[in-house]
Amino acid sequence: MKKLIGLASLGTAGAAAVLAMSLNAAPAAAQEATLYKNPQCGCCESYADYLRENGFTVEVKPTHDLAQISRDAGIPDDFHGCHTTFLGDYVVSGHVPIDVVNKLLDERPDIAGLTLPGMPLGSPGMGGAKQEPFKIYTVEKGVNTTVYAVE
Ligand SMILES: [Cu+2]
Repeated sequence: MKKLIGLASLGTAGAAAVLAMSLNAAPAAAQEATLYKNPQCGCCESYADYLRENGFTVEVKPTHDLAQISRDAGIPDDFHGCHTTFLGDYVVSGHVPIDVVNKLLDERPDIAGLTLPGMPLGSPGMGGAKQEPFKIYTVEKGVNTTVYAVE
């Protein structure tokens, strides 16, 4: 109710502007990504390009603190991907295929994010031939990971 009163007090033009802004804001927020990687990592750059090809705006931040950043995001040490990306409210670690990223952003589960540990051959940005199905795990602070998707 408060929201409605607030909009009304802005007048019609103001309310229309607020509405237009909020319509634009939702997709834009979901499309922006920040990817942390070790300075030498090349496959991480390829994954950044993969996200860009799929409509994301990606800022790549080289860092020597990747393990700590991943840990702080709630990813257990054995489950770290080779880079860690923040998208909206979520963390996505490693070479997670885009349809799984989009599933996360669509379903908006109450978790911290997802991780595809290591650097599986054939995953987006890695190249090579896929050796086995990719297991993408949930990230939840203080909770054990579970399989979110198998690709
Ligand atoms: Cu990689």
